[in-house]
Amino acid sequence: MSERVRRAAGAVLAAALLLASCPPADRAHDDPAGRAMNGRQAAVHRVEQLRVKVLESLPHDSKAFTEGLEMAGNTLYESTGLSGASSVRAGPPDKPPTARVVLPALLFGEGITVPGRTLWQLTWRNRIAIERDVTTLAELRRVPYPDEGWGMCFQKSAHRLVTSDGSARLTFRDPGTLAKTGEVTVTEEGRPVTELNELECADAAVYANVLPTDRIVRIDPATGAVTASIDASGLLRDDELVPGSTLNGIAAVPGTDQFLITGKLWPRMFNVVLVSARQTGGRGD
Ligand SMILES: [Ca+2]
Repeated sequence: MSERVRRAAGAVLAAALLLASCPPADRAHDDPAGRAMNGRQAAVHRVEQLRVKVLESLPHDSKAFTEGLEMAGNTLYESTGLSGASSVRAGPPDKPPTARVVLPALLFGEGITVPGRTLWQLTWRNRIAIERDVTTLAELRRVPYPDEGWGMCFQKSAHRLVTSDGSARLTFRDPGTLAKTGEVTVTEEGRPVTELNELECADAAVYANVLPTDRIVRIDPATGAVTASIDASGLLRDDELVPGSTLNGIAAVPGTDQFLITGKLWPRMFNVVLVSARQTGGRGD
């Protein structure tokens, strides 16, 4: 084989590998218009590198094994996990909760979201989801949920729930029944991003904590492509970390560009904005 032929064959192979690494268009099942093809383009787009800039440090229950965090209006909702220690709480973000419900000991609480006048709470492997009164948090009904429950958020513009299950998959669901309506595989520069955990729907994007790291990714749910990687490391001091401490909780503050961020067994929660990773100086640095 001549050098020219060898190089040409290598170029063809590289192109084939690039195509093979791209998410198939049919992964975005809810996107029949063909926008999923953008995933092929997005897969090779530069991923924006961001970090968190702390505006304020807030108290957080250091015993809360945080699995869900979301704001609706001025109320912060939080779900905690572990069998025998699971709960859901609600109240002002800077004060102790004004409502709190403890789950039966066998249930392991997971992601929550407030799509309207009720709150959905997932369980990890109990195969049910619980609908609750948004004010009292009292249980209204249970529905079957055969998948592992991890994170959840409500994408208002598409009127659908987005859920994670620890894999690289985001599942879209009917907000009234939790029935599956579609799914997309999350990729970063063409590679799947697994262990997607707590979620947040904000504007047209979905943010996901990546277990067990201090990283949050911003996802285009139309294609699954990661559009930004957010470094949230270094928020706690070393003496505040305990075994099991893990970043897991992101809640957009309505009407602002701010987010509340906390984690499992974290003694603090942080009000942050996202800035370029290259930006230095300013409050909170
Ligand atoms: Ca959230």
